[in-house]
Amino acid sequence: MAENSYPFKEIEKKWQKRWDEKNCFKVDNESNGKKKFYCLIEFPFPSGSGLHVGHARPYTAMDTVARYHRMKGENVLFPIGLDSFGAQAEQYAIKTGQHPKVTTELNTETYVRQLKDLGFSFDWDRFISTSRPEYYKWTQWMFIQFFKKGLAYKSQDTINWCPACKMALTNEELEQGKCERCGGDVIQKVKSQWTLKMKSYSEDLLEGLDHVGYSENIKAQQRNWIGKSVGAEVDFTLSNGEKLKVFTTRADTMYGVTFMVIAPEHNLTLSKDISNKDAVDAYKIAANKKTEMARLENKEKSGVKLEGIYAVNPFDGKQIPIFISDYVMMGYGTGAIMAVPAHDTRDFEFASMFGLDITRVIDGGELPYEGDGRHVNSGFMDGMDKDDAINAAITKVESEKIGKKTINYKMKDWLFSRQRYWGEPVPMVFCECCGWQSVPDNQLPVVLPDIDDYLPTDDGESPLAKATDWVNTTCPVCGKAAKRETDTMPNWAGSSWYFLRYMDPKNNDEFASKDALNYWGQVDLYEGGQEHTTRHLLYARFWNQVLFDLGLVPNKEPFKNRFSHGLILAEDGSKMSKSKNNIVSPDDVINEFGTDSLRIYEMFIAPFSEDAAWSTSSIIGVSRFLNRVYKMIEKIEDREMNKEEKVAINKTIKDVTERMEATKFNTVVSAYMECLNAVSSQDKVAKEFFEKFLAILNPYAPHLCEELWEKLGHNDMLVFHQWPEYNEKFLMSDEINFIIQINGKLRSEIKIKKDLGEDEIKKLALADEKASKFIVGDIKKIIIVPNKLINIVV
Ligand code: ANZ
Ligand code: ZN
Repeated sequence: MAENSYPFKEIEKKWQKRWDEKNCFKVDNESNGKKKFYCLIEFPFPSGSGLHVGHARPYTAMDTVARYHRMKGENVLFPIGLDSFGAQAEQYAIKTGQHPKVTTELNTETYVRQLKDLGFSFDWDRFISTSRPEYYKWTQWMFIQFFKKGLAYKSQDTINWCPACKMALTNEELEQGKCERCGGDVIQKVKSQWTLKMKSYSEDLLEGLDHVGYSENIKAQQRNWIGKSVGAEVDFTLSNGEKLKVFTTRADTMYGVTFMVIAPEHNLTLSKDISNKDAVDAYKIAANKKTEMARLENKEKSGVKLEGIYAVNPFDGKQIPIFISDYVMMGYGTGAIMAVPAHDTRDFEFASMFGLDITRVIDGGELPYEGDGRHVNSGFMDGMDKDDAINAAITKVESEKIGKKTINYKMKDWLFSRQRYWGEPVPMVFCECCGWQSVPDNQLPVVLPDIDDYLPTDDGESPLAKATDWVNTTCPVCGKAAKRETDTMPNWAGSSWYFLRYMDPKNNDEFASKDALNYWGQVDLYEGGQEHTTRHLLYARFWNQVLFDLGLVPNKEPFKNRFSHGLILAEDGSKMSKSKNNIVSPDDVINEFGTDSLRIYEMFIAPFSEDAAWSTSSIIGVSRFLNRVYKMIEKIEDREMNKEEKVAINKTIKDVTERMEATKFNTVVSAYMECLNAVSSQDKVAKEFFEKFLAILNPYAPHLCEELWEKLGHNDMLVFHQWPEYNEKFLMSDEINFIIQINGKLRSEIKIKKDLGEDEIKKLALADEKASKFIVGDIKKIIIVPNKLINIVV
């Protein structure tokens, strides 16, 4: 324990117990005249190592927000739970050789204890855990609603497969082409998987961003991920009479097309008119080994020319060669492109490598030129700028019926199958006669069978396939023998709707009642990791939009506002990680400095959205500050506030209020410190000043503040105390701080009464003892900058 510190251990335990006993943070689904406020923090997945100080940062921030809004008299929903299904929980179980069911329960205990030690004001009655049947019953039920609406289908897809983790990975789960979890190589594998039609919500997901208050950078990342491109599909006639359809955003560059490229997976590669089949097939096999990421990065262009076949440019009738190359993706547009090497870098590299023609069609800089300019060598488009030329080209394409205007999205459908044990069973049954059928409502949840052999298999089949008693069932339609789906849902399933369950977590008849959904409506403020901006946040928005379209929730957008935190790094600035053994546990910090010091330090460490390195010496400073607050009770005097106290407290209330609204948590802490400094030279402090100070400090150091509040003789708790208001009248002191400079050098500082005339200010400055020592020789002039400084030139 830090030397001479106040008895934080005793105090913190005492107040945590009391909040618990009095059920202080329990919230009802009705307002009693209060305004509702729903603040949400991303729930953690329970890994084996427990929480680290990085988690404590966003949780503390949202706890201060919740406590602040409660004090403002609002009905605050601030829930917590665990995202307990998924790869993390499962990997931990595999590593420790224990069943995931067992480790998850153990880890849950640790998380709950740690969250309580941090003094967070969660409504524990609403605690949820996504791996509990009473929760995932509704995840399964919702999946079935998706299926019935035609939004869930079985796709036969090439997927990224990590042989080490034995797991299918989405592109988002790759890091530079390697598995984000184990860093190992990823191969391509064909699998039949459940997929959600997320792509069909591209436009809705884009449009919705116009109606939410997320930060611009979060919106930009989401737009980017959805990747909308407006362009045209154009048919090129081939030498064998067939058509090759391309997608282009630059129909205006048609006269610059000197070759075509198709993806290795494109159907045209099967054409009998190709005379070099062997070379083409060899290239296809090589390309199949690469991940999409590796292909997108595409450091070196490669490809094979299709012999025996060519295309005709529909604008100028020229014959042009066709290549296959892996820089064109089958999953985007039509899987074929018209190459314009003069104005597209990838095409330029390819053309240079294969010695192909390069025709400039836009006036401007050195080739490849991707900038703007007037069109040249472009027939009817000569002289036009980009937009006019695109419009003119598309008009021609449409009127000649060789293509049409098209919109493409980069975002893909959501791969919704995992061949893993620890997840929600996909509630589907396959019948030879009736095909895929959903499990009837009255048979939900489909409980994850309790099997010992839960390890992932080498062949990529789900371990559930081994639970034959469970797999064999009957068809819900015809009653004949049928088999259950053995894939489970992905990590992101349970978190896609958990914010709805918090509204009515114990409901067994519905995922949440209409009343609860209507009452809480949107999440007012949602805080979470930057790494979830494109995955979780898009999945959850998509899921909610589908529920909205099904008439199941009242708002199309689930989150009104969203912001993100920076990471806490180790003292040396590196990432905290188990392998580096540099993780700081909140348990240790709480033991040494107390929860309130930890909380304030977490908020003070840096602007909330920025990364920050942990520093034990800085937390000592924070703990000293709280000690000073604790000691102040000895100075309390029951009298009216003096001028200084009035100014300091009114200014601090104003600053803290404004900074809380703006989620500028670190500057809130500096406001507290300044406030305390303003009265630190006084022997005695007015009780009213201290009471107000405790009230506004309460969201950050709730244990200490409650204790001192009680010591001041109050019977109520600060939890429910009203947030103090400030009075504008006292914001300005009637004294102003002036800096005194001699020949431009800072020499002293003095307080001068407001509204004094220049002569009097000069007199006071010259009379200042500290400054006068530096006045040697004659005074040439005195310059006064109003309310700021006095410069004496000698
Ligand atoms: C001709 C052209 C000329 C193009 C030019 C670009 C610049 P975004 O904006 O990302 O949608 N493309 C189309 N389908 C592709 C695929 N499956 N794989 C790889 N590239 C593909 O990009 C659209 C452009 O990317 C399209 O417009 C096409 O090249 C290429 F000066 O057509 B463009
Ligand atoms: Zn059947």
